[in-house]
Amino acid sequence: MKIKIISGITAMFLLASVDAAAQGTLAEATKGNFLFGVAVNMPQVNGVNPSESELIAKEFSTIVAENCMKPQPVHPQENTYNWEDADKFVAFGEKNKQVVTGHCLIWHSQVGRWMFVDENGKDVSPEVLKERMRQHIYTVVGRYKGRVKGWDVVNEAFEDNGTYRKSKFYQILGKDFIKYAFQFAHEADPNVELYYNDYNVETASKCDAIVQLVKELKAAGCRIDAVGSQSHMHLTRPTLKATETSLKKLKAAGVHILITEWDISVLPSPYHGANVSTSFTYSKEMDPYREGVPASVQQKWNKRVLDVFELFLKYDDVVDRVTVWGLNDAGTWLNGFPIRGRKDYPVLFDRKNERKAVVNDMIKMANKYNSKK
Ligand code: 9MR
Repeated sequence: MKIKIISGITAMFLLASVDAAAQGTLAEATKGNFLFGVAVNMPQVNGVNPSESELIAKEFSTIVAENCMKPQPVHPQENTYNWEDADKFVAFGEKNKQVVTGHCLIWHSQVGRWMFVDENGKDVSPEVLKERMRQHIYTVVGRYKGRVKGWDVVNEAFEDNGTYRKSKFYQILGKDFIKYAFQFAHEADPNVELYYNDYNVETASKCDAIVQLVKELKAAGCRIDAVGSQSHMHLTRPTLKATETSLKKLKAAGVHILITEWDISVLPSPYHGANVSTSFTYSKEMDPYREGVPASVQQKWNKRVLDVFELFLKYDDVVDRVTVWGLNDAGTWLNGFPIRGRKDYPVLFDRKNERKAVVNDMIKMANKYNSKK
């Protein structure tokens, strides 16, 4: 009898470990569906916490730089380029045999003011801005030619209501700044994929504006491979229906789709979007999970992750990549946005770098989905 019990427990233990081993990683489970990636910061590239760098190498098939390839860090002054971090980042991806994405060439945020003004601080002419854009894009895309699979060429050019954001690029060049950016990127590396990237793509007015942009770019003979839907989400917003509608619309527009910055905030929020200049005052009520997420809320988050992930799988004929915006809850940008100093839990690894339970369910879901194909 005793032997029977022990062998029963042993069998259970064995089964559990076989189950865990059979699970593998999300990148492996979704290999036939899309690339599965993560946004990486410089401490991770530099191996400050080696276990984080190892996790990134092991669990993901593609990486994107959270900050180091943006215009300001790479090109802080007209004649100054800082390559150190971006070079290290690209080499890190290559060492790990990961697909590397470039983020981002033209964005209203994290860009040096020098780009838009002359020596007297006055706005430059359209010709000068266009030439500065060309220089920037040729130099950055040219440097990583053949090493980066694709670039977020233009980031966040629209407001949620579908009008053009009145950025300096737009003010000086009108909407054609987008077309120029795509043309220059293609000239700099004819083989590199080119993406338009934005948040709240699930908002109908914004999605329609992006679809219109895709049509206009194509009509102008520009290469555009995919639209990046950042997918910064909350527990209930955007709805699954709105998310699916946006995927359908983009698919119908004849572009591929990348889920570029996926996270699901567990916290209450006065704002739904990723406009980095938005901020609200801290209050304890808006930061309710300092000691951990209650089981009931965790369940909601898990279900939400699985529901959204199921949609990504359903559209895997056009979704080429799913990238999570940050490795772990400790490092997520959402701890500081849109309210500083909160404790959020929006990504797939916790503050101890443990894989969250939902990841195994995602892997099972992908395996089941693929076994039916
Ligand atoms: O996650 C990034 C954060 O570390 C930076 O401080 C911030 C600065 O603008 O940019 C964050 O990344 C943004 C991305 O580049 C574009 N979409 C919204 C992301 C979250 O703000």
